[in-house]
Amino acid sequence: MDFTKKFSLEGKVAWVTGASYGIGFALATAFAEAGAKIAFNDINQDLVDKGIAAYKEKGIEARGYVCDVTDEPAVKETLALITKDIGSVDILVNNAGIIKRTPMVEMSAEDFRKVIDIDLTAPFIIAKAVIPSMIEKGHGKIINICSMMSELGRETVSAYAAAKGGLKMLTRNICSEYGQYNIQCNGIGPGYIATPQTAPLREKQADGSRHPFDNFIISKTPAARWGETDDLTGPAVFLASEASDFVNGHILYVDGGILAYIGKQPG
Ligand code: NAP
Ligand code: GCO
Repeated sequence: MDFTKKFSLEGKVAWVTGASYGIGFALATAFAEAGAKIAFNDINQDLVDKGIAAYKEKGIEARGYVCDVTDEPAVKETLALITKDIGSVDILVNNAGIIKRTPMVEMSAEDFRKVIDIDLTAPFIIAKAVIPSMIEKGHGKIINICSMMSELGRETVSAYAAAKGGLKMLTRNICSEYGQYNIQCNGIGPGYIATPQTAPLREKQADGSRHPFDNFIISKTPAARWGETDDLTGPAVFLASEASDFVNGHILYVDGGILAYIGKQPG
């Protein structure tokens, strides 16, 4: 038996949100290389156009749509367009997300709500939109992009940690409620990955030295390095493929060992 078939996404339709660049782009690219047809959305036409061009450079004919993931009517319209253009969605990756780094007592309720809206409510809205057609087809894969902050807190990221902790439990609840329809809903919890979202934490200091947070993450990661988006692609293809058909409600941490490690001892 050709065991690699278990990891094939041949003939599948994948929708990756917020995937013009960053983690979403890397996952969608890997899905395409595994045989999937790709749909992605981003917040404006300029980003979508840049994304389409970037996929084309990799030989991938991705379909791009302008859609704010918090806008339920726009999400439903985008899903209808994807279904018409390339077929009903077999694999959904809720990747779009933001972070606001502000001490909690200084954070406005408006900013808190914005992070919750994009990082938690939007995955709910999009999963709710795609599940009925997955039930009809008798299968589906939903992958929610969680975080170290689904398990840990740190200064200034209260809204993000609340959202990603909630996303872990939303993942488990979708598994609980829809696993009977052969829908697997799992999460990927990336460690600290070098993308635009974490660029401020890696900025070189005026004297050319590493950012203190950069040194901190290196000391907290057994792999002693930041993750690259490519580190996430194998786990994502696994969770998107039939190889994971009996894996459900699981958050797969791809973190170089951070969650297992107390941190490098001094001296
Ligand atoms: P990123 O570089 O900031 O990319 C996020 C993408 O989501 C961007 O294209 C962004 O568009 C889009 N987006 C934001 N709000 C949106 C909305 N309302 N509607 C549609 N698209 C929207 O982030 P990343 O580092 O690739 O992270 C991707 C996901 O992984 C996020 O959920 C993040 O929380 C999670 N994550 C990241 C790390 C890490 O270390 N990088 C680790 C763990 C988890 P704009 O360009 O307009 O913002
Ligand atoms: C931060 C970082 C993290 C990463 C990621 C870690 O400010 O601590 O942005 O939150 O984005 O979520 O898993």
